[in-house]
Amino acid sequence: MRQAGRYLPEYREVRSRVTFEELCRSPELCAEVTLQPIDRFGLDAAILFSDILVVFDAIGVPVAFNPAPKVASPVRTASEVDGLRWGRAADHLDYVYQAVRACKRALAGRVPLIGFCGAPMTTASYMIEGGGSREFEHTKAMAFTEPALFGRMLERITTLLVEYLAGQVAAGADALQIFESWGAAFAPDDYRIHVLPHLRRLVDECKPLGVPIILFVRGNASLLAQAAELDADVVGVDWSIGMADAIEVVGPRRVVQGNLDPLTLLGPPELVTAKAEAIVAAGRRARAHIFNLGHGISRHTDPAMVQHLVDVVHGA
Ligand code: 1CP
Repeated sequence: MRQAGRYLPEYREVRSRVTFEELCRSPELCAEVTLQPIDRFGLDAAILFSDILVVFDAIGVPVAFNPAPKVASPVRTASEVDGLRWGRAADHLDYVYQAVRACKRALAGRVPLIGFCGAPMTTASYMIEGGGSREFEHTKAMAFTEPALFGRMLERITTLLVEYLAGQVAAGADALQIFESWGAAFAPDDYRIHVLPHLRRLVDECKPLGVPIILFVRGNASLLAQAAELDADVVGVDWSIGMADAIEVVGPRRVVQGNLDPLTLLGPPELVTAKAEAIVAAGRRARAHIFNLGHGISRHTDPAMVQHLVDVVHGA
């Protein structure tokens, strides 16, 4: 959940010298910022420094980060979809695989490394909308008016993502996390029809890679239930549902990950302690629980509060 991110002064120092794009394309710098939160806080796993949108590079869709992502030429019509560079696209992402290797070398076995990608719809939405969105109207218009085209686009993205995650595992990633950050854009029935089949294929085709798969879905309880139908090893839970309720939804035989509201870290330490301990207590009802934030960390977070949180969780 943005372990490196803009709240760390040592990350901002690196970013003052290079752009975000340069950082993502420099394996040694990726390794440096991937390890920053590990060195500072003693976290139990590292997540590769990259972004879910670097895959656009592979298919020839330029994206700028300022820092919010912007796609100047959105992809919405059949000719725009079919005109992208789909064949062996994941081969163009060698710089990410190099970054995975550099991270593994630098970690030297200290903690596992999590590779990641966006889920098919979350990834596609940035291409279709031209950047982030509130309403996802172009994405939904495409799904509702041209379901075959929308399906073809998600199918091709899914194929790319499978190859991409396989490349990360071949380079040394110990686990994979799939981010469905914007699933709640769709009503539950529409999600099941237009989106879930692709996410299912992504999970199923990544299972043979032999590493644990964490599926993070942000949205609502209905989406969480759909995510739990899939064969991911871990269901990531966002902060909008209580952990006890989330475990009711996904069942006690599931491993869960989550789910402190990241903005809790802007409150006093006693509040962070109480909230974290409550989540750890609730998580004991699951088969296993990986403590994490329930979404990305805010840039206004005091690193000392993150250290406090890590200490509370380790002591619980
Ligand atoms: O340096 C900067 O100013 C850029 C800020 C930034 C960072 C630190 C962006 C742009 N991406 C990242 C890194 C990142 N993104 C990681 C690396 C690991 C880490 O630092 O912990 C990961 C795992 C992501 C994943 C990501 N990117 C998601 C999925 C998770 C989530 O937050 O829901 C999404 C949706 C993105 C798109 C994206 N990239 C950057 C921003 C600001 C955004 C979000 C834009 C939006 O809200 O639509």
